[in-house]
Amino acid sequence: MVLKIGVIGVGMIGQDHIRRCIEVLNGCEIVAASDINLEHVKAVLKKYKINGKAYTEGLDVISSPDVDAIIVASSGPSHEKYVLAAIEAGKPVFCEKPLAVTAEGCQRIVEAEMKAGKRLVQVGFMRSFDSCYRKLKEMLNTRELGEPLVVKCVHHNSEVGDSYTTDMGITDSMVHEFDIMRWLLDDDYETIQVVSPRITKYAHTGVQDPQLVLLRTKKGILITIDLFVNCQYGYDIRCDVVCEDGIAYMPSPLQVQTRTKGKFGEHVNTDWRERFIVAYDIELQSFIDNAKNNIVMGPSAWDGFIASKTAAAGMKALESGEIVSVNLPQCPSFYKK
Ligand code: ISE
Repeated sequence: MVLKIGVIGVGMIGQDHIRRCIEVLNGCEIVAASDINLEHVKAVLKKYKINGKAYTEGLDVISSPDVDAIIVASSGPSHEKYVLAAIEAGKPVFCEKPLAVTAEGCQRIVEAEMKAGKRLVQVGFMRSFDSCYRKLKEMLNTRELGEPLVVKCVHHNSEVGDSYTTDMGITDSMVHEFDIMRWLLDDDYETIQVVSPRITKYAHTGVQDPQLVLLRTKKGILITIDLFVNCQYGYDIRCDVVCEDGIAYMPSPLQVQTRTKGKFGEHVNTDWRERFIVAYDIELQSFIDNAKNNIVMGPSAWDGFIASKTAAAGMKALESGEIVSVNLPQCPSFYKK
């Protein structure tokens, strides 16, 4: 069976998923797409030689009888409406982050999915599909290094545009760490604190960059996130885990090393799409393979909700400079893995 996919939103990430479905992945076909600009959807469909339907309203993609499963890649504020409609229609939906722009919106999705009685939502948190994070988790799970005590995360972007705000450091960038650390450590958060160091000369006016976040987990593990989104030198994601009997360093993707003219060198990625390209392929292939068997796995609506609750507490911590309780609810058995 070939999974017939409808894509809502054909901006940068929507187009990237279309390219992936057409050129890289197996077992799927794009049959419909939407965008507020109809001419733009038509142009994208033409570019990829797709003989699918073009709509201006994402709800038409969802209700189309030709469509088996949905990819939501429209702007963040529209996600909740589309995910709820896909649940209502009983169609599997892969939704780019954020699941919804507020924790309350994410909660409404969680409630709708539980009411539907089966998982239909996969959130586009791609890091748990990345081989470097997977190797790190395998190592920690052996307990060869004992229990984890401290995790030091680095999240550096080369540069960001002038639409990037201080809040986005938490809601758009660090939200990946909020998700992946729960997956890596099988733990949840107690408190969050945001500390603001001296600002780089490369930050746009009014933007706090770098930012340092401290999370304390329920098991007492302390996580630091060093976020620096105008670091200039490249896109750099790192994760060191200090354990009772040693330290685990997350491996970096394989790169050719060079020695020339008295210098040692290695390529540093400059873009997050390049760094996580394989992880994006694997997450979407897994959505497709599962949806064909009428199941949905991977990062859940609950994970999207918890990331959003953590980000909301992070925003409070940013404003107040205080240590803020994250106050996470109990995970319903529906979402227990
Ligand atoms: C961007 O939206 C992403 O999702 C990237 O993975 C992240 O590293 C970047 O900081 C965000 O702006």
